[in-house]
Amino acid sequence: MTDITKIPLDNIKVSVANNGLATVTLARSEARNALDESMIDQLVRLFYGIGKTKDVTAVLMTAEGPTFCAGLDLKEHYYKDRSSIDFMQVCRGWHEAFNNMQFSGKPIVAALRGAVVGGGLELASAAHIRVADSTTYFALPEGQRGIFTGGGATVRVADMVGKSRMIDMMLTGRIYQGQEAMDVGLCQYLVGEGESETKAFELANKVAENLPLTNMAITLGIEHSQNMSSNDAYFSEAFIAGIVNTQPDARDRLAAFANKTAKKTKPED
Ligand code: 1HE
Repeated sequence: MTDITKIPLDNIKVSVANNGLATVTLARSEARNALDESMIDQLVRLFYGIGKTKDVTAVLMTAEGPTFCAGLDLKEHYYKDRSSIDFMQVCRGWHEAFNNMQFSGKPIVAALRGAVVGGGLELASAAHIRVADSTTYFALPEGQRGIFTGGGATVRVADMVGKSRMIDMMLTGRIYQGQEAMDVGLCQYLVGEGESETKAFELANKVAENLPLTNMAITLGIEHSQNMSSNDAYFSEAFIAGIVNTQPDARDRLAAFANKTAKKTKPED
C-alpha cells in the first residue's frame, strides 16, 4: 500500500488524519503558489498514490498565503523559453496531474481564497467541491498574457460555466467573484473572508464518512455518464448501482433506516 506521506514533496505538503482525510497544501506562497514543472510532477505522483491507498478517504486541498494559485509559473515559462513540443509535454503533465485528482475515486474539497486564476482555476476545477470566500476571484488571464490554457480548462472550466462564458473570460479577462461566481457555477459554497478552509474541512470530513465505493461511484460515475448517450448512461448507472447498492458495507446503513435509527433527510437534520 502506498504511504503518501513518504512521497518526496517540495512546495506541497500532505498530512493524513485518523479518519482518512488527507490535507494537501500548496506551499509556495512567495510565488502565490504558481505551479512549476516540479510541482506538477509531484501532483501527478501524489494523487496517483492517493487513489491507490486505502488510508485516504477524502481530500482537503488548500494553500498557504493570501492566494490559492496564480496558475502557470510564468517566470519559469519565460526563462525556459520552451519550444512548442516542450510545452505540449508540459501540458501532458498538467492533464495527468489533474486527471489523477478528478479520477482518483477520492472526493476533493478545495478551500479557495484570493486569486484562482489561469492554471489555478484549472487546478480548482479538478476538485469535486469548491468553497470560495469573499476574497476569492476567478479569471483566465491567458488571453491577456498572449498564451492559452493548457491544464484542461477547455474541458473542465467550459463544463462549469459554459463555452460562451469561458470565451468571454479569456477574450476580455473578465473576473468573477462573490455571488456571481456562485451563480455561474465556479464554486458551490461562498463564505466570509478567511472561512473557506473551515467550511471545506467540515465538508471534507462529512464526505469522508461515506462508504469509499459510494464516493468512487459519485466522483467517477457522474462524470463518465456525461460523455455517453442517454441509453448508455442508463445502462452504466444501473451497472454502477448494481454494484454499489448491494455492497455489504451498506447493509448497516440500510438497517439503520429500516429500524428507524438513521437520520431522516430533512432540512433540520
Ligand atoms: C508569480 C506568478 C506566476 C505571482 N508565475 N511567479 N496567471 C496569471 O496571469 C497571474 C499572475 N499573477 C498575478 O497577477 C499576481 O501575482 C496575483 C494577482 C496572483 C497576486 O498579486 P500580489 O500583489 O498578491 O502578489 P505579487 O507581488 O504580484 O506576486 C508575489 C510574487 O509571486 C512575485 O514574485 P517576486 O519575486 O517579485 O516577489 C510574483 O512575480 C510571483 N508570482 N504569480 C510566477 N503566475 C498550463 S497553462 C496555464 C496558463 C496559466 O496559468 S497563465 C498564468 C495565469
